[in-house]
Parts: sequence; C-alpha cells; structure tokens
Amino acid sequence: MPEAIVRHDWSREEVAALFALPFNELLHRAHTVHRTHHDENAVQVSTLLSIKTGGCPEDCAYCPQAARYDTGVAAQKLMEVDAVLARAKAAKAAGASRFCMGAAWRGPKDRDIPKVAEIVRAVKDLGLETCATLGLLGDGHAQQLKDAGLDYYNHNIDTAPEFYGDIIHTREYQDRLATLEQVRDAGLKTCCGGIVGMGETREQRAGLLQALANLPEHPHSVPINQLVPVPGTPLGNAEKLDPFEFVRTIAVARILMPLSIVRLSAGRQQMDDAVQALCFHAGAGSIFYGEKLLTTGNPDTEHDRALFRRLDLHAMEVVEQADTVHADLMEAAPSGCGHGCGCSAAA
Ligand code: SAM
Ligand code: DTB
Ligand code: SF4
Repeated sequence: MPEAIVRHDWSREEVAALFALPFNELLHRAHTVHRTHHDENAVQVSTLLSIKTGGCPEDCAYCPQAARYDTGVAAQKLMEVDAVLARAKAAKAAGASRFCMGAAWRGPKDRDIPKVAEIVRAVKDLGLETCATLGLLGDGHAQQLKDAGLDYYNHNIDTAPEFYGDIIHTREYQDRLATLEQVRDAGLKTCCGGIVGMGETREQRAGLLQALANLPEHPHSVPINQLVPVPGTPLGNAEKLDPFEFVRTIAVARILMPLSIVRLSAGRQQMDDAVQALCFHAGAGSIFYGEKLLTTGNPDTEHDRALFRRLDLHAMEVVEQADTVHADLMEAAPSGCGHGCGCSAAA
C-alpha cells in the first residue's frame, strides 16, 4: 500500500484554498491522489432501495419523504423480507456489489431492529455487501445490525455545521455525530457525506468537507449528493449549482480523504455525461446504479453501462479496504507535493 497522509486536522482555510485552486490544477492534484491509492478505472456500484418510504416526522428541507411536505410520495410501511430479497437479487444480477437499504425514519424503534436484521441477513446471504440508512440509532442498534451481517451504515452530516440549522430543525448536528460514533464503535464501516446545491456558499461546502475529514475516522464511503430538487419541499426551487463547482467538491473530498471511496451520489440524472466523466477523473469511485435512488430517478442502467464502456470504466467487485480508515494505519511523513494531501505529485 502506498504511503498516504490521513489527516484529521484540516483547517477551513486549507480546504478553502483547495477549492480556490485553478480548476486544472485542482483536478490534477485530485486525480494524482486518486490513482496513487485506487484503481482509477474501477467504480464501486451500489443499488439503493427504499425499504420504508415516506411519512417521516422530520423536517429536512431537501427531503421528499418528510410527511409535512406535499410531494406526492405515498407512505409505505417496512417491506417484507421476500420483497426486498427479490430486489436485491435483481440488483446483483444487474451488476451491483452492494445493496443499500433506506428507511424514512427519524430513527428505528427497538421493535424495528429485528425485522431489519432479518432483511440484512437475507441480503448478505446473497453474497452482496450490505448498507443501511435508517436515521438516528438507539442503544445497541448498531451492534445488532452488525451481528446480522451489516457491512456499512450510511448517516450523512449533510452540510456545514453553520448551515445545518437552515436545513433541519428537528434534530441536531450533534445527534448525527453520536450515531456515527455508535456505528464506529460497533465495528461497522461508515458511509457519511452530504448534499451540495442547497443554497450554501463555497465556504460552507468547504465546511462540509472539513467536518467529514476531521471526523475521528475518515468515512470508508463519502457520498457527495447534488440536491435533487423536489417540488413541494422547501428546496424545490433551489438554484442549480454550477456543475464545475460540483466537480470541485468531488476533487477536494478526494484530496482530503485519500483512502476513502468518494461516491458521485444523487443528482446524476440531472448531470451531463461529460460532467460525470470529470467527476470520475476528479476521484469519484462509486455510484448508485439502478433506475431509482430512494424516491427519485437515477440514470437507466443501460445508459450507465454505455457510459462505463465509453469511459473504459469497470465495476469494482468488492471493496478491498482496511476495516478502519484511520490515521495510525497510514501515518507517514509529509512527502510528494508538500500540501499534506498525500499525493505523489512533485512540489
Ligand atoms: N431517514 C434517514 C436519515 O435521514 O438519516 C435515512 C434516509 S435519508 C433519505 C438519507 C440521505 O439521503 C439524507 O441524509 C440526504 O443526505 C439524502 N437525500 C435525501 N433527499 C435528498 C435529495 N432531494 N437530494 C439529495 N440527497 C437527498
Ligand atoms: C446518500 O448519501 N444518498 C442516497 C443514500 N445516501 C441513502 C439517498 C439519495 C436520495 C435522493 C432523493 C430520493 O430519491 O428520495
Ligand atoms: Fe426523514 Fe431522512 Fe427524509 Fe430527513 S432525510 S425527512 S430523516 S427520511
């Protein structure tokens, strides 16, 4: 394994300075980090399924599943194991290596956990990696899910700490950090990222990435979502982010968390193929694959297969990553470019 600097002390100024680099310089540095630590032609492929849809009591301003917004999403109770299994088999047959299950809960109740655990066990038995995103976890939940065969838990910090209160009022940033701690303590791999294009400033995008990179462990998987504006939500008319700013966000995430897998997450259906190609060049190494995210659209699988062919990309079989993406695994003296980003570019 090549040397990497896994830092947890990024300052806002350092992150902002990366965002402010000339575009070509930023992409060069990010791509250099990417190919130093990852196969630049391999993309991890995950398929999402909403196993419990809509009717959520929370007020996340971006979310079509919040009961309080009129978005046309019909509430559905937790799916039965067999129905989930059929979807997981189809995802595997279509080429996904990970199956991510989402529930529109503030968090699961104690009584929900055995049901979700049964689902996780069945999906894991198919030979798929498993991921769940169920909201805030209570005592013992993470461990029970781990025991059932869960590999990853997704819980996003969503945005910069100082912008969070503009987007969500029904739970605190601190609550999210507590759930992430439970996830780490149970030995689950973390999937944690955020959303851009919600009206935040570049400084706040830098704040989101700074907060992710300064977590006690870098998340194994870092989903960078572009807001999917859904009519009826408070952000339904949000102004679209400049696509190059989205690419910059991927690139900076790549540099800050060199061993993590950065996911080009929600928003691909609204994105040109050329912008996606730039995201892959900038260090995105994962996508959601399948015609639906949770409730909104995603590119057709045939379109994605063609995109992979056109870009000479291939699907990663199973992620080979250390159990923890942690400083003491990879500590090394600053080298290469001299910016502490771990890349091998000359200064
Ligand atoms: N209810 C759980 C929770 O909020 O933690 C799990 C599911 S929730 C839908 C998972 C994540 O999806 C959110 O944290 C958010 O980052 C992302 N998300 C939801 N709506 C989105 C949208 N319209 N555009 C982009 N990302 C979105
Ligand atoms: C993540 O960061 N993005 C995914 C997954 N984790 C759960 C969800 C995107 C949801 C987009 C809106 C929807 O389809 O409802
Ligand atoms: Fe509920 Fe999750 Fe949507 Fe927030 S993001 S409203 S918690 S489903």
